[in-house]
Amino acid sequence: MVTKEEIIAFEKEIADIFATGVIRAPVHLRAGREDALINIFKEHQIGDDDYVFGFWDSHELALLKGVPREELKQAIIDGKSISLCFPKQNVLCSGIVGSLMGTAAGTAWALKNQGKKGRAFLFCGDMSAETGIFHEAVKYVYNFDLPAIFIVCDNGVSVMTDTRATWGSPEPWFVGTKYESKIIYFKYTNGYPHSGLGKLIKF
Ligand SMILES: Cc1ncc(C[n+]2csc(CCOP(=O)(O)OP(=O)(O)O)c2C)c(N)n1
Repeated sequence: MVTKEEIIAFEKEIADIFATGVIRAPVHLRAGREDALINIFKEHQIGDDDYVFGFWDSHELALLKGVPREELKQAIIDGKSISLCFPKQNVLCSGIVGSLMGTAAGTAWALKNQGKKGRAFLFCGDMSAETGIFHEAVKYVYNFDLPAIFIVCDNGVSVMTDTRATWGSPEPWFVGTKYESKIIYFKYTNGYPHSGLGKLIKF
């Protein structure tokens, strides 16, 4: 499996490439959650049969799921950073908040009812976890005991908006509910801005 150092170096390399202006599309870099993600992949033994769903910030997920480094790098350079899809490795991502949560639940439904190996792992942010569709998807996989886990990576903000202040609650909605059995939750501080490098890049 890819190491923490390799993940950090990859994001740094993408940051440097992005700064040159050759990537004519958004790039969302992340730092500070490498240990948490590696632990989740290790503890749950996320492997070839499993599906990983992510959003605009999925470089680390693709690397951890086994997408070759150079293939991933080329996809990002080609402008696909916010919607990385690698069917061979079962990595499917979207730049749309709330999308793919139903897809993850449906994938888990199909895996279970077709008697196939594999599970669905969906990684999202703290604000995404407050959406109605997140609640519906988690409720569905909980009620039907589907092989899906939703991982909430909490950096405290939605772009620059304080998630907890927005919802008037010090904790995510699911804390203390039965749905926690289908959710993994951790906090981190992102070492990069939400998107890009925090400065204007000229093409
Ligand atoms: C439907 C939709 N609305 C708005 C956006 C713009 N947008 C992109 S990321 C994001 C913030 C989401 O916050 P969170 O889920 O906490 O993600 P993170 O901070 O981890 O990136 C927003 C509003 C979008 N991509 N899709």
